[in-house]
Amino acid sequence: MTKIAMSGAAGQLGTVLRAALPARGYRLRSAGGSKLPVPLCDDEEVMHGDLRDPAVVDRLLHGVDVLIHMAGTSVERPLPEIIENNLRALYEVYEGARRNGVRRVVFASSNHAIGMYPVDARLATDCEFRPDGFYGLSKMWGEGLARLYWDKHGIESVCIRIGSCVARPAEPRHLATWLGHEDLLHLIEQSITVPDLGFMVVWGVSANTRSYWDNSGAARLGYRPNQNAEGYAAEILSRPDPLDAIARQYQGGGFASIDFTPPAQRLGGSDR
Ligand code: NAI
Ligand code: 15L
Repeated sequence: MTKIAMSGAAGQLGTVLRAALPARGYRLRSAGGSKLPVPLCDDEEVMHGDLRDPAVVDRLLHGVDVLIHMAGTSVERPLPEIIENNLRALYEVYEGARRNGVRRVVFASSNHAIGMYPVDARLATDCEFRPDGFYGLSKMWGEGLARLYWDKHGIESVCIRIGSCVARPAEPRHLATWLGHEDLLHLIEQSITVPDLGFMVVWGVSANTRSYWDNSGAARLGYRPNQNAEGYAAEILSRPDPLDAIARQYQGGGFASIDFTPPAQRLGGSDR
């Protein structure tokens, strides 16, 4: 039976996944950050600690086949915090994967690695990165690290550029970016089980009619999403859009308008 470890288990997505994976027959070791998670069933092993510490990483990864790496700073924060949790801790995780013979890492990347694309662009996974802040930049670095450890050390990675993973889409942007919980589970299960993936990048998005992203590459992963935010469109569009005028222009939404220099205030004052 495949032995799975999951970091960030006490976070939003970790909580959804922990509740489902053991029931689907996986042996799961779940790691919280600062607090020990309470096991959800007899088959779930729990632990906690800071992943910048190699000893914590070794406890997480000992005897593990696949790591689902959900831990990290998950929003825009000052650069030093992002460097610690999303660069330094991720480096320790991949080095730990080498030491412990972990064959695959499922890396929670983010749409914010490309968040400065305008909302009318439709993107494939080989598009250029256009991060919308230091958080998005850290995911770009994470995908690069994943690529390095496949090319140089043979550790497989699936980098999932997650859109907005919430139980129900709640705002107009989610009509494009929503990843429903059922689709999340299906995507993670495919990422665990499909053989010989090497290195790949997929969009973590449901089958949304208004999606910004072309996920045809995910066919190799056997990912067939069933959820579509469109069913919520009428209700969502009857309410005011919470995003400001800048956020509405970019795929990253509100992250794009954080610390944004308006074109008129830029050197030369041009709109590029
Ligand atoms: P979250 O913020 O709820 O959970 C992240 C967890 O990581 C926290 O519980 C925290 O304790 C842990 N953590 C942070 N730094 C750590 C460290 N140095 N050592 C050990 N644990 C540490 O995040 P959420 O929403 O569950 O997201 C999970 C992952 O998916 C994150 O990497 C996030 O960037 C990514 N993601 C999530 C999206 C979403 O819609 N929720 C969208 C795009 C990406
Ligand atoms: C993310 O990367 C964040 O972790 C999550 O909190 C949401 O903001 C999501 O992106 C999104 O873009 O909706």
